[in-house]
Amino acid sequence: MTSSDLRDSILHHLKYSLGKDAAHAVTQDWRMALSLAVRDRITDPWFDATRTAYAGQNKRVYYLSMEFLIGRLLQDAIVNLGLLETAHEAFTDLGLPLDTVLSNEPDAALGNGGLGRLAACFIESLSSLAVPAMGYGIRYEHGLFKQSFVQGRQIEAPEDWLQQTHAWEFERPESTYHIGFGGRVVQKDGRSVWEPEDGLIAQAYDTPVIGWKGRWANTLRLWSAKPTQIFDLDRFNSGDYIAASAPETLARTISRVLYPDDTTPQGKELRLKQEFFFTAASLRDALRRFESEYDDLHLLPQKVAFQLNDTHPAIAGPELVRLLHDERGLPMDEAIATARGCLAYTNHTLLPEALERWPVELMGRLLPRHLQIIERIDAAHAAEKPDRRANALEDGEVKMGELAFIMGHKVNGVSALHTDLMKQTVFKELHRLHPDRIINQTNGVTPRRWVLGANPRLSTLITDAIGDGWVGDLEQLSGLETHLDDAGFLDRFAAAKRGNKTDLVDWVQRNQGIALDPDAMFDVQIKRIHEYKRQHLNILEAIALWQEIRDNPNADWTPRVKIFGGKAAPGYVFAKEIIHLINDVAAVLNADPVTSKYLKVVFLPNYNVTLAERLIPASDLSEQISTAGKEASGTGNMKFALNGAPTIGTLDGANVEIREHVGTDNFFLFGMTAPEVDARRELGDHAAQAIAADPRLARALDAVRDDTFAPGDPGRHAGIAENLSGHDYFVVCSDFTDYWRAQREVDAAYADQGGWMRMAALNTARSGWFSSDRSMRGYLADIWRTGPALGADGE
Ligand code: 26V
Repeated sequence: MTSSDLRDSILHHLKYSLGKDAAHAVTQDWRMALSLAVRDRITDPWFDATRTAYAGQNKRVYYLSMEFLIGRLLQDAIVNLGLLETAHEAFTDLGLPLDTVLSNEPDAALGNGGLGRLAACFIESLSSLAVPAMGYGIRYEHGLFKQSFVQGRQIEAPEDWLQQTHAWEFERPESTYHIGFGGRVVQKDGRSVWEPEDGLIAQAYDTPVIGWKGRWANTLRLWSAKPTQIFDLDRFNSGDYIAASAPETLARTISRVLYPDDTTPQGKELRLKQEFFFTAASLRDALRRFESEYDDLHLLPQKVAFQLNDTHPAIAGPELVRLLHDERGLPMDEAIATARGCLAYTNHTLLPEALERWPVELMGRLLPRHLQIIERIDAAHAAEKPDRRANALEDGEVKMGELAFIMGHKVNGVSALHTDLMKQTVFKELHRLHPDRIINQTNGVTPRRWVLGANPRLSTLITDAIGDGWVGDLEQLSGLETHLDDAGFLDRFAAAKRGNKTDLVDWVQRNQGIALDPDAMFDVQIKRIHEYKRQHLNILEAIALWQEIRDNPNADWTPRVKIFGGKAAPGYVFAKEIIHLINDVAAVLNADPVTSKYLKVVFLPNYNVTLAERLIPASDLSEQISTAGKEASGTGNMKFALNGAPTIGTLDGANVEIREHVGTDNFFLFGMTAPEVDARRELGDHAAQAIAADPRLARALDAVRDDTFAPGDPGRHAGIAENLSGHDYFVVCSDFTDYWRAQREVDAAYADQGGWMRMAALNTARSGWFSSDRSMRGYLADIWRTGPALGADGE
């Protein structure tokens, strides 16, 4: 496709699809016209992929996820189709910068964080690998809330991505399923039949996901809830207009909004309804497709794989058993075994408060038949493994992790350390009973979005050095190592980083009115705000450094900008206090005439995928400082390493594997290991001991406690100070001293720019293993037992 072909297609859509004259088109019109022109190029590979999968009778992978944090899609599609240059030229002709058009697209925030973004990377990789697959999720009307700061405090506002027309989805009014809730179970001809009392309609919306080089496209199918009945005509006619539309409002509530708390499932009825809603619709859709091709249900595990992204779709176990046994007549034991053959479960957190449990009362009221089946599943499991009891039902609750474990043929962790800890902690008993079930699949990220799309300067440099094969085969980045002794290469690497940093400096100046020095080290921590991720450790170090610079302003300080981004769950009070503290510290430090040339703190509001794409390529240092044992994997850590930002981090999650790959000299390690953390906590007064041993820490905590950062409002940050000097569950104080030491090593390393650039480039060269293509190959080999439908040559 030439740029004039693309331009013609854009103008065609502008006129005939959007009804706009070029003379009057606004940016949104151009964005829509370009999206439709690009979508046209996806449609054929998409249809071809479907036909190929049917013709080859390939096994299909269904990725069930409550969240798909897809972000913007236009640039990604253009990049994967190899049309970036063409699109630039087309818009040069049209007299509008392509970037203006691309940044008009809303960021689809249909997820909270790591788990949702991982699902999005995996779907893209499955398309790039030409694996017949489908993502199933919920078409939330409102994604994750928008964050702003008022006097340093987080304020939430509803997100409204569908306000602007959505270019990518195809509505499927014919793909609908009736989803029931409540009611009772009756016996008919010796069979249990669920007779739900309420119901609603799940309607499909399809978004094609195009893979690298446009060879293959899979579908992301998101379900939207619709009422079975638009409105109650009798009530309307009798004048009760609000009651007349009650059924519609109630039904639509199910897909109205993404739950924004990824730490503590609150046992909310609506949440369980959302889970059942999308899981039941997805299973029935997949079964319908299977039954259009095969008539023997025993073939199901050979032809269908369902991957449960955490326990959110774990009701798939009992629901599939119900579909196979109650509705299709397979004997119960066979139904359970067949379901297990199809199902596998990925665990994403070990934090006890984040593990889903539902009161039996609620489960029985909403899903009475499923509760009975869960009892049968437990009984069958106990019969099979009579020596010990490890049940889904316990103390009046349904434990979704246990249910997913028992109903999955494989259970995986998301990093080597996390998988080991799963075996030792939450699933200890079940692991003893099923020693082959738990396996590891370390996370990965898609290089198309996170390097090629987000970092064109670095990408051009890499391609100039080693050719363009790395995009589809990221381990080829190792070929960069031979270029590291070439001073010219490292200079170009430094220039790419510097260009990204100046772009960010301009953006921060325009959007926040803060001036940053592009020669300062950009030290970045971006992720959800959680105590275990320890943003408060980072800000404590900033406070201590500020105090030290003030003591000694003429020393040779390495200039730094500490950049934060991330949202706190609206109900997570302590996380919100951390945000407030960081903003208050930023205000004081940035206004300090003595220290601000060496140290600034910036908290960028409304962190999302788009902001990550802007920040990561411009970063020098990646902060991955969680309490060891708490971060299941992390995926941001991989994006930073790939983009040439060395890590300062603990031995937690995938940091461990990143350090092994990039080399211990190219990673700033600090802190206790997971077993050391547990032992330290046993001390009881560990925080007091750490504070007594480190005057720097004591002084920084004093500043948090008094009104240094809250002039006229002493006590504003006392909660954090009390927590840290008392209970300090996440052992911030006990890791502080070693964190400080590692940060000073970072300072010294950064001061030697030649050495630093070499270390940064080594991080890029040695991070190829962290591609989500590699993750997906692992799942294909060890869990789904299938592979690509096309050979490397596209046949
Ligand atoms: C839990 C809940 C609880 C109910 C309300 C909504 C909600 C939404 C999400 C979650 C799951 C949180 C778990 C999670 O996101 N884990 C992250 O998964 C990443 C991908 O594997 C991993 O890199 C991160 O380390 C891990 O924290």
